[in-house]
Amino acid sequence: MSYVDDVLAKVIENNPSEPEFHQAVTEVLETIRPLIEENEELYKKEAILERLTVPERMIKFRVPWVDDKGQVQVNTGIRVQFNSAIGPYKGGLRFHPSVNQSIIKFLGFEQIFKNSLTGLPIGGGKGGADFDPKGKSDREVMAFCQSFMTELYKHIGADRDVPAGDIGVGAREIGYMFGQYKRLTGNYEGVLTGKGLSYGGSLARTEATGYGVIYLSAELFQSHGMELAGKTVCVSGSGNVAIYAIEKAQELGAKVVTCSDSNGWVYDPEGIDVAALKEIKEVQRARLTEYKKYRPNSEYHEGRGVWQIKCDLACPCATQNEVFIEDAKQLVANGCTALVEGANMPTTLDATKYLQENGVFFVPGKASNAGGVAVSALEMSQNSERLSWTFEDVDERLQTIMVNIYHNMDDAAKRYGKEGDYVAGANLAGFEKVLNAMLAQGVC
Ligand code: NDP
Ligand code: 2IT
Repeated sequence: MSYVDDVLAKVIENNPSEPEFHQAVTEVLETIRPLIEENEELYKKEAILERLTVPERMIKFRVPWVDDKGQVQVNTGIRVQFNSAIGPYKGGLRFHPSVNQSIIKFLGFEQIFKNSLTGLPIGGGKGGADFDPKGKSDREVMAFCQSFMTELYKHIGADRDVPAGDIGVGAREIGYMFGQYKRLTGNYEGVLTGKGLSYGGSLARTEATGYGVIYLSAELFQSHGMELAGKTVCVSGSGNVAIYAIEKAQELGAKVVTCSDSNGWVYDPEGIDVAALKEIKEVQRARLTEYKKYRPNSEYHEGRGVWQIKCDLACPCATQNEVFIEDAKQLVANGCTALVEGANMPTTLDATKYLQENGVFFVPGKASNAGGVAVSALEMSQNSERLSWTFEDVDERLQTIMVNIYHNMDDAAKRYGKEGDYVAGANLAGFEKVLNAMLAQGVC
């Protein structure tokens, strides 16, 4: 058995009932194989892959809080500190009822390579809780966030581990957690990113992930002699990533015709009205059923169906495993040019393979959604120097980072004889830097 196969088998055996974690590790290890095989003896002796796939640390804790009826509720919080070879742990917190160890480990593992791809000094981490913010009052959300931080604060810090948002965690939640951290430690420091602008947040962080997805998509199209302007785009999701991907795509002259939430999806053939979407999702925190009130000519459908609509660019921006093999077949049949992931691992492994084998450019989330964490790292820099940069400055740096990610991923794929395989390119380019740092730091 090769070293890669051996470690892959061990990961599956040692982490039972963690299908998302298996999926993420399989994709990475399979594609970094050519790099490992260049010096298999050394990497095996150094147990590089075992160290890469076992988190440095994982913290699991009880989060008790009191709801509006006076009832005590208990949730489970997790923080996985996966790899600190190139910088302090960095990665979001997800609050969603589906959160479990497998999901947080897959996200933390992906974050190692994503953060490396940004070119900035940040290691990989992720966390969250099985708490559902939907339908909760602001007071309940605050009570939960304060209790969550009352345990988490022991393990994080501006030079140690810097959490941020993800599904279910936006500016409101970050604010409550920052307040509690400050109260517990007495330190006013850049311990979280995605903060409000009045207390250390960075301009353009809210927009960064979605904008970054589109900056990378534009570079992909341009590098293949095409223009994003005039193209039709299908987006799924209607949260932070989806909203700003839609906004930037339309700003660059493309037309986005879909979005979705966990209940249903919208088809708006004239192009999604971003102002209406922001009002519904960011202000009212309501469901997409409301969208028709703003746009009578649009359609609302229950269930899933975004990928049936003909498009040139598909951007899944909701959650993991939301593009299946049947969707991939439909996208190919409809003549789709590219699928650029906004969410983390939204495409299943067989759907990815089908798209790649049928000539669709496929960009994995760890490359295309890295703009969020990249601007988080820029927020850390601003906090360290106690200065705030302008929107234009941050946005320009974001564009440069996304263009560089595209070319680094493209070059790495070519260097290893896998031209056009951006999954391999992203994993190889991300891993190279982490590998060098791990080797240099000895057994740790
Ligand atoms: P939000 O909570 O702002 O929005 C999530 C969106 O996805 C909502 O529309 C939500 O619908 C939908 N969704 C979530 N879970 C499911 C599900 N199980 N089934 C169907 N729809 C679902 O999260 P973000 O926009 O921040 O995150 C979206 C994706 O992007 C995630 O994969 C996240 O990990 C990734 N990401 C986020 C970054 C960031 O900076 N925020 C950075 C990089 C990646 P509903 O409201 O009905 O639940
Ligand atoms: O998946 C991700 O990269 C994020 N949720 C953002 C992480 C961050 O630290 O900004």
